[in-house]
Amino acid sequence: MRKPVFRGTKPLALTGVLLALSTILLAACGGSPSTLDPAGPIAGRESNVFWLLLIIAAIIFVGVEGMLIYSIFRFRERPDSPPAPQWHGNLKVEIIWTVLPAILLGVILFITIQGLFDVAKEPEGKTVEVTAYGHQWWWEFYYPDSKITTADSLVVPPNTWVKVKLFSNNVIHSFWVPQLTGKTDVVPGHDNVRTFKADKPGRYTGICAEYCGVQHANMRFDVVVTDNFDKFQTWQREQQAAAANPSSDLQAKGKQLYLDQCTTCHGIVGVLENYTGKEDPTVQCVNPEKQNGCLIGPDLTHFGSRKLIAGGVLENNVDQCQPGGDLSNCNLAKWLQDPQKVKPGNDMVIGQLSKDDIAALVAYLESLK
Ligand code: HEC
Ligand SMILES: [Cu+2]
Repeated sequence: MRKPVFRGTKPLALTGVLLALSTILLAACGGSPSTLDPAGPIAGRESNVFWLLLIIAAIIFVGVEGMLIYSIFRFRERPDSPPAPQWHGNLKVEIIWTVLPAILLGVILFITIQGLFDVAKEPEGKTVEVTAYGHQWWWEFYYPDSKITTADSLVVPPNTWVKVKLFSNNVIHSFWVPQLTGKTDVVPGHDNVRTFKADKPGRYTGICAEYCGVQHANMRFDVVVTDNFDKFQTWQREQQAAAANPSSDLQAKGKQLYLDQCTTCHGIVGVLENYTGKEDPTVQCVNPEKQNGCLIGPDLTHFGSRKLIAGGVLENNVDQCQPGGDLSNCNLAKWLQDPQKVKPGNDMVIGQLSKDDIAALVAYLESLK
């Protein structure tokens, strides 16, 4: 008796399960930053490699599966068919299926290596240098030319090469901006460099792509591409300035609270004594005993101008944080209320702040544009 290829209703059930799974998978694609939507030459080069390989793979897949399906139907056993010819070993076929894949893999290797060299090229012309410092679990950005320290937002000009020196003194992180550049490991003691260029202004999501501890998934950052180079320079000048002075009693109270409770971990230029924010972390932060100017938390000098809080675990929604207003939807207030609840395991361990103290700190920190 002939055995059926499938038995019972299994194929139907299997198809159903596969369909359901693929729906879940595809649903995850909506809205996330995609490598298939490149916004600069490096990411563009990388996605070209992807498409080329996909097309080659698709042609092979359709060819092989087509022949398979054709054979299954064309040469299937029929009630009156004679026994199939019995033979084994065919030199011609074996040579073909050894040589063809070898050539194909050679082509794929060539395309890949060419892509690798292209994305590693030294940039030409004007270049902005930045050091990206991977902390557990947030990114600090230091601009050696203008001596600025900031966090969460990597601000760069459009159509300009950006050379990012990747630094860590803790664990291995990975710097990844899907729409601008592929992943590059951030290894302690081994300073990798990643270059990229953004074609147009905008805000692009950056991600840490190496598991670096419990809050690894909340180690995001923004790449903010300014409208033009002048705007970038204006931004640099603003960031070089010391923190704004309090302009209300509430803000002044917030400043005092900062001085009393937050200075062990956070620097504010012009407020914290001996803190300039100008120190190069790759020099300052390599020796754990000499952490002069190498603070454990983000620089807050211009916190109010940033869009993210603590590695993007929250948005800095300034409009909900107006002084004197209702702070129940203010994310900064949520953070200060209980940072361990918002981002369990992070290094900001503080005592409980009162509602009034939080209101004062929110008023002060959001005023630091
Ligand atoms: C023991 C060290 C420590 C103390 C004390 C501390 N913080 Fe933090 N703070 C951190 C760390 C570390 C982060 C980043 C956490 C992360 O993203 O994983 C942080 C993040 C923040 C952020 C978000 C900054 C950004 O750019 O993402 C704000 C705002 C902040 N702290 C305010 C305060 C205030 C106000 C105080 C004082 C009441 C304070 N912190 C006390 C360590 C500290
Ligand atoms: Cu990380």
